[in-house]
Amino acid sequence: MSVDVLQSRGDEMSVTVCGQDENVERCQDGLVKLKNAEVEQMSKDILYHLGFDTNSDDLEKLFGDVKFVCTGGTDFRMREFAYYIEKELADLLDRGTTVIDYSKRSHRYGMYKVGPVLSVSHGIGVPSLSILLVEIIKLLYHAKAKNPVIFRIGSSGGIDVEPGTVVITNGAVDELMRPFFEIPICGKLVRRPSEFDQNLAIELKALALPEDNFQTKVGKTMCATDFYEGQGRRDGAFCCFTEAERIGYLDKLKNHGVLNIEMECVCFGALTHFAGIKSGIVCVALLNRYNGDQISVPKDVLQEFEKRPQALVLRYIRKCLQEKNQNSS
Ligand code: R2B
Ligand code: URA
Repeated sequence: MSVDVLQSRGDEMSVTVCGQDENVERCQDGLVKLKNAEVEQMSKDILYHLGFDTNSDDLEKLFGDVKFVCTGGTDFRMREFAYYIEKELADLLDRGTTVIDYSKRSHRYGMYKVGPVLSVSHGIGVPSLSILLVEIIKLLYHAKAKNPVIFRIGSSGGIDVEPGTVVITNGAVDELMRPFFEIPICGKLVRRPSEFDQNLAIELKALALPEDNFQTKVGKTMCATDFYEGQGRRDGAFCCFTEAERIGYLDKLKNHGVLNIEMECVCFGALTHFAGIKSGIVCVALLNRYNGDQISVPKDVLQEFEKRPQALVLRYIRKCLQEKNQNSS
């Protein structure tokens, strides 16, 4: 793989870029490829945080049929999502398909399988998400899953959008508005472009219904490493900026096409893109950040808001399963 040195930062830090389009190959046969030959040589691969390994578990038998990996912050929500799929897609799933709970094995992440859908929690923020994604990508590889799509279904803070608006991400930026995921690896900063499948974003938007009692928008999402000051909040334990600076920052994001702020998108777009796996993010905005920092929506409203991205992704899965059934009949 070619890794080119982009620029020097200060005196000691160089930045390498890896994961650009030329490094990304989508497999003709739809199988997930790893960008790491080491794993192929290993006699046993332990997916430590998921609680599986390639010697004790027949991953192909357990997960070979996975087509949709749906991830979201909390175990509770992803458990609910699995049961929602079981109920709402019963007409399309094989007779007798029920939710299988794999959460006890992992201890860390909630994990539920219902037919071709894997519903997994990723916790808060990039470190928790990246561990989950790396092991999910390896799981899909070992399982020989074909053409999987990975979603993040979550919550966010809106930028000049009505609370309850659903935002489909078509691009991710970090707090400095940079469209890549940057991490130090072996003492060097490595950048991986964060990219989203534009057709998937369009397809998802087309599934918004006129009768939905909320808006669905497509735009950029900003990824923060912090919920409070990092997202321009003045209600944390610390605050080193003024209200005018808070609004100035929101204006800057808005002018850049950013519709919402959450804490995982840059990493999500970078790792799925590098792995050659189609992916999308659908988040509900819990508040309009121009109106404040505190999330003060009542619990029942919050719960209804959180179902909105789930409903959109469910429609997408329904459409894919219907198309598959039509093609095979
Ligand atoms: C949205 O909400 C969480 C923080 O409350 C975080 O995981 C995110 O991206
Ligand atoms: N999640 C975030 O990261 N920010 C918000 O404002 C709301 C949810």
